[in-house]
Amino acid sequence: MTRSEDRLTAAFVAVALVALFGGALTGVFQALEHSGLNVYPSTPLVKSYYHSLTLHGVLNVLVWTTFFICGFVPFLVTRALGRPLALPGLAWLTFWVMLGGLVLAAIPLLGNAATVMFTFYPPLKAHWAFYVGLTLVVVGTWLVTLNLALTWRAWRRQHPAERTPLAAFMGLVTFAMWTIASLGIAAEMLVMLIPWSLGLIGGTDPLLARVLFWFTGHPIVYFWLLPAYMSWYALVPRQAGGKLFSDPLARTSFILFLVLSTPLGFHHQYTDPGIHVGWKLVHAFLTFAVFFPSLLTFFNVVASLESGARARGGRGWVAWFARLPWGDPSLAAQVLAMLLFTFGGIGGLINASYNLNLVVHNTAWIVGHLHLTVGTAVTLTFMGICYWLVPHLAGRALWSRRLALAQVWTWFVGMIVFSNTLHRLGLMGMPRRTMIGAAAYVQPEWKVLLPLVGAGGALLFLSSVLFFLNLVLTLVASRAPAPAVPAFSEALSGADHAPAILDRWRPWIALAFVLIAIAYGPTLVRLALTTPFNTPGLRVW
Ligand code: HAS
Ligand code: CU
Repeated sequence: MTRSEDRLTAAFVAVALVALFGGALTGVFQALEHSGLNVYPSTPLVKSYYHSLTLHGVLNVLVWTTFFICGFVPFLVTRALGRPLALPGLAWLTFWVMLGGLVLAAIPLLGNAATVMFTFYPPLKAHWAFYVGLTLVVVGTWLVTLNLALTWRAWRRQHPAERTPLAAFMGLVTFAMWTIASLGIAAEMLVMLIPWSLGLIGGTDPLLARVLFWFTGHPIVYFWLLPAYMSWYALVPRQAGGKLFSDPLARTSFILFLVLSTPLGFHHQYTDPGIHVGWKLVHAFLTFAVFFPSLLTFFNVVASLESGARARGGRGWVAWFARLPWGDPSLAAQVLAMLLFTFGGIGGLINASYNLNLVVHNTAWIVGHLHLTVGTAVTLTFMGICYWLVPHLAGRALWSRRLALAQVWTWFVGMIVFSNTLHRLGLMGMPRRTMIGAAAYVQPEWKVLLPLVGAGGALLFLSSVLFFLNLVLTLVASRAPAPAVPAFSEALSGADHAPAILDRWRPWIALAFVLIAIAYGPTLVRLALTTPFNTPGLRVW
């Protein structure tokens, strides 16, 4: 790996970390608001609860994730293939396109001219620069896909008979899946939101926009999750002192994500009118289907961890778990992320159930769910990755392992308090995305729990401060050289056991398109043919 590639990764990760910092800061403001402390009158940059919430959502779930992934995945793919990116110039151009897009979107966002939440549902209407900027970020991710595909093709020419190395295979699947999935948001931006915000068309349509948004909005969660899975499969088993249980099973899981991630966005729209109930049910069943590759992952990763713990002297049915190398903050972060993700996954099943969804939709329950998934499974895993990646990129050892361990456990405990409380408040009917301190309908039983939202949020903020402190001190105060990057795991059952069909792209991508056409085709065609764009925009903030 050349230094230039490391610099590219460093550039993406640096932007990601700045975004995460902004997201963490606005996050604690919101948690404090729920527990009765309205900080907004004294935060000149953040105008209101809703301004804060939009910044928090966009910075954390859109910017932190996307930029980290665009730095981390090519880093792993090029190492796994043992060759540099096919087009290094394009890779840098990609970075600048994405950064330019981000800055363009950030101007109205910071200026309170795009307070539309990270879902930017119309008829809420943001400044055009917000939509154009985000679109440029998406275009950048397509360029990453292109570069990865060309790199793989060059590798394939030299290794015609070999199986694609696991980490490279997973990186390619992740970006292939995302590129298909992002067509929905691209259509929403280009056909609806951008011309509308520029005044080229007079109105919009909330339902069609939401359908296009969730076409991308559900699979985007797997775009965030799969890079974490890459680490859990390709690196964590060795970090735990063991071997990956099954490489073919890991590949199968990723292919299932490629095929199944997209055609199920209606599980975010069960309560939307204008979509036939039968299609909603189809999407519900497909959601249960995409649950399966995560179950495969659960089985495979636990078995791999167990192999590591047993190699370290672990015994018993469950007691081996304690024998994992818990002193390694990178490993500890990721195993704790997995533990909480188990509950996030179970909650996902409840959300996906057609009738149970009616109890939890638009309540604080969903906020609890998304903090266990993107806020922990993904974010805590990425933090764990940062504990070896940032030292490698900086050429200096992590400043303090003990501080890192304290950080990781603080996140774990803070998140248990925070997300458990939100789940419970959601079941009591407390709405999400609402400035609770200003609501006239706060119930006495919510009041008992609301301080815990603030306490959990404060712990999470403390944890992020410890995280950033450690990274900054690594950059400025650490003197020891960086240890080696974790090597890829060996597998108990290796790539040779995987059926060759798993290494082919066309059948799976074709199958993905067929399923999408079935699940979305009729509804999209009907809406496109019958929807007048006549809803005026609103600015409610
Ligand atoms: Fe979700 C809403 C359903 C996964 C993120 N989800 C959201 C929103 C976000 C989000 C951000 O069906 C809110 C969007 C908004 O603003 O409106 N979700 C699911 C289902 C899954 C799922 C079925 N979600 C995720 C992931 C996310 C994410 C992953 C981010 C990264 N979600 C929904 C639904 C809604 C929803 C509805 C709409 C609700 C509504 O009404 O608005 C599944 O993919 C989950 C599968 C996960 C598992 C867990 C496997 C566990 C593993 C760990 C292994 C553990 C180990 C530790 C090794 C099956 C792999 C050892 C452990 C031992 C116990 C020994
Ligand atoms: Cu979803």
